[in-house]
Amino acid sequence: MGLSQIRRALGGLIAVVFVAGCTAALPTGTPGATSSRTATVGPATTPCPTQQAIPSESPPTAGACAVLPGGTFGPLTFDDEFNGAELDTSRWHVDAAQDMGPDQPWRRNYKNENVYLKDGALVIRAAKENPGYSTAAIVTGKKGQPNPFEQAFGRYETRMRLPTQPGHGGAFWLWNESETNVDGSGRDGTEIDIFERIWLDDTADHALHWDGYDADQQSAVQMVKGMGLTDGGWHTIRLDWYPDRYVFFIDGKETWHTSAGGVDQTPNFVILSDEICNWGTAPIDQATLPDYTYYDYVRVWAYVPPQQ
Ligand SMILES: [Ca+2]
Repeated sequence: MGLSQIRRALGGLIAVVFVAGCTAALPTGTPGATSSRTATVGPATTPCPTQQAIPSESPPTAGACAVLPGGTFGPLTFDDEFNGAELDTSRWHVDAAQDMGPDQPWRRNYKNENVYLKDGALVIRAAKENPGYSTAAIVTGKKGQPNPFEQAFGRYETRMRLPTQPGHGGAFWLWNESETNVDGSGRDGTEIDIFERIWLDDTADHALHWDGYDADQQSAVQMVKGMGLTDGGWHTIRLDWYPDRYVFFIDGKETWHTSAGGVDQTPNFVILSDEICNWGTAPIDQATLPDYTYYDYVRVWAYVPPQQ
């Protein structure tokens, strides 16, 4: 599908809903990689161009313009290692969501029983229903619910193992209701898709969406290839969100930097989900299910402005 269709499909992601609950088999492999809990960004070396709506088909240039001005990250403001027996529902909100229907690019049908912890990781299962299919999502906040975690700017990191079957994929993203404010800018709210992978080849995307999901919607999308995502192993996904730019990383290599939309200035919730869609490698009715997305941890650090 073309990028415009992808953007429309991604736009459907929004009507946020959340989920949780239960049991299934985790493939072999032990999550638990560690990473630094604080990080420092050095002084400017190379000014980087702003990138708007870039449908790049080329592999990213790892490391280019990775060092920019603008402060540090730390301390840790949110950390779930998923090492317990059950998901901590005092920190994550889960919902059984709507079914968007088989004619929609995103066929969202979240069910609580598709979320559980096993072997130190969060598991989100894609399951066959009778009829249809289901997946799940969890979020650190939702209007009207207690103990939300939301933050503007900062470093956001997870470590994922990716599905092996077509028609669905894992996503690590940030959002809140202000995304739908239509004013020609993403500064008052942007859906920040840190990482999505619907394909089975070595392809993923980063995406930004703002000004709602109808005619006024604007988006910027970076397709990423050649990062070794088909190896069946764990991959570290990271966003460094500064007040004036977003910088995306896969396994420590910069895959995109952009100021598209003007850069969101509002706090967002963190969402982990597995999404069913019909524009990836193949539709989900060609998948052998159940299939799984795994999240080893989620860590968030505060943004600290530079000293004056
Ligand atoms: Ca706006």
